[in-house]
Amino acid sequence: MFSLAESSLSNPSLRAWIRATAEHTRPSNIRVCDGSENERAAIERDMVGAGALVELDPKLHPRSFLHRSDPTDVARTEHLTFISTKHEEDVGPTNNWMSRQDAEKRVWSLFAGCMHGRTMYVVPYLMGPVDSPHSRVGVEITDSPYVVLSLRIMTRMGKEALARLRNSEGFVRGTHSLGDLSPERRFVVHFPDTLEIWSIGSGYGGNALLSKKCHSLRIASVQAKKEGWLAEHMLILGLTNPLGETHYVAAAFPSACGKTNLAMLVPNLPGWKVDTVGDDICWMYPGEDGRLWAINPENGMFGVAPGTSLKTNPNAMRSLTHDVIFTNVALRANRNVWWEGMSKVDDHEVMQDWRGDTWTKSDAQAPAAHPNSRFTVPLAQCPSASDSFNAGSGVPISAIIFGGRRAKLAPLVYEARNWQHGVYVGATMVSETTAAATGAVGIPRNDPMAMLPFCGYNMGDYFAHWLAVGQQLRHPPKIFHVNWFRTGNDGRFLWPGFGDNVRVLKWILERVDGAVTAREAPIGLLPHTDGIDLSGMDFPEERLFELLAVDGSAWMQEAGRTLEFLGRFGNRLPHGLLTELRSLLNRLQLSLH
Ligand code: OXD
Ligand code: MN
Repeated sequence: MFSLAESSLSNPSLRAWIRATAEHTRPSNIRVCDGSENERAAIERDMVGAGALVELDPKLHPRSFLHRSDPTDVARTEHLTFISTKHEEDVGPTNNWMSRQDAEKRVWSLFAGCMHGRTMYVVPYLMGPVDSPHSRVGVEITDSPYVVLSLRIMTRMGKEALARLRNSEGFVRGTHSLGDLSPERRFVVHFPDTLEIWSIGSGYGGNALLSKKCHSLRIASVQAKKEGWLAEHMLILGLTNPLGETHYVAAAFPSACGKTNLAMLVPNLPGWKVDTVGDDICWMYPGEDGRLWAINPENGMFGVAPGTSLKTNPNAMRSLTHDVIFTNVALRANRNVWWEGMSKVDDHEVMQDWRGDTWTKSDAQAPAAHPNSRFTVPLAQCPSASDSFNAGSGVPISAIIFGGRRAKLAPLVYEARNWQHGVYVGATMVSETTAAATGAVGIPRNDPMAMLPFCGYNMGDYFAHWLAVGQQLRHPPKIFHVNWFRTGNDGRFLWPGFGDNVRVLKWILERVDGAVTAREAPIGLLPHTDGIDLSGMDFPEERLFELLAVDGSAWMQEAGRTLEFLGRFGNRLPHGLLTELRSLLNRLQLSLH
């Protein structure tokens, strides 16, 4: 076994933890990762040799690979995800709780000897820009080389993280093993009090790349609550208008609802430009100037592949030309990748589907790419990557957008009256479920701030924390809600979305600048019908009316659903949200008479 004495690790608590983990998991050897090119090439070579990666044609996609996961292991498993705290009420009604004692019995026991015959990789990583005071270090111990290669893209991994860590004990300790990949022995458990994560039985991104949902959201949200900042499931983009003025916007959408597309949108309005700061996670801090500032703690993107094309997201497609890991997409005979919605293919072209089985479109029973298939790629490869992506101070946020996937009810866009109302709008978000998590898709569920699966503590306290942060801000961002997914009576989307979403962002920034007025509606402030710039677009005005319509009685029913949902938080629910619900009901009642 590799001797730790030989390694460059000087941090005593890191060394002690590695030793204790190795004693329990019994790997054949230990490799401390430095993030170097040589290390990456060696791991890729081994994985290709073992059949765990398929190398793509290097002329089409240099240094890029396809990975196929176990067919039972293709999405996050929320029902197997737990938060472990001393008191159950601290995780609230929306999380699964497990006591430390139970976790040791049911989960830690599964780690005994689990790395037998495998290499144990020790992966130090930094979340956030190298010189940011807000960045945090984590170390993931894993027996999955796919996780190592992915973390190398998704985080600042290796030497930079160790340099930042020095001798500090304040790092997040993630222990991950593929175990036997059996869904019966699959668990992800978080210990916010001791900054630990244990994940076993899954190699899927959201369960296995512990830097992402586990550290940067579930653990970080608890740290943020204690320390007065926000760890959110949000993209960050910079939007520059034709006068050269830039505003930064953070936006929360549930998984697989187009965050990556919006983060790197190519505007369908002349003179406008989008810069991408982040596509999934956002840490926000009240600044000394009274504004809210944001960093993207990640270094890469783990984006949903199906539906991504040169038409829907040209910047994503251009990011994917080299140094990419594709997971569960289809493979063409020329060793290129394909997924539904990428391009037209011949009905009789023979490919391998995401499981590696022969597939042709003409006799397909199921999609060639898994609906939750992904690409993993450094953000720096994106043509729209922002210069501010590495800025230690982050970027000042002018607007926060909440959005759901709703076939009916929610209009294209509306503005909250103030911060408290905005927190209510975020807390009462509802969205139809997607393939990013296991379970039925298309079912409406409450997903406050798109954080339902990711908030590491009682969401009643989380809403109170949002209200408290707002009180510290002398210049809080304005808060909006958008819905790109509203459908007409024929079931078709009313709004084209993608590059045309800039038209909605334009209105949002005009509201931020105080350049346009808005129309009062019971649910908030809406654009006047000439408020959305439809220039250059063949879009009937009646359709915009339909998109902006507010159906008072349907909203009354929604308020009933909201009351039931918020009621679940009992006395942890801050009064401010009930006040907002009451005023909404009053306004709706008045509008219906
Ligand atoms: C993701 C998710 O992978 O939200 O980003 O599921
Ligand atoms: Mn996400």
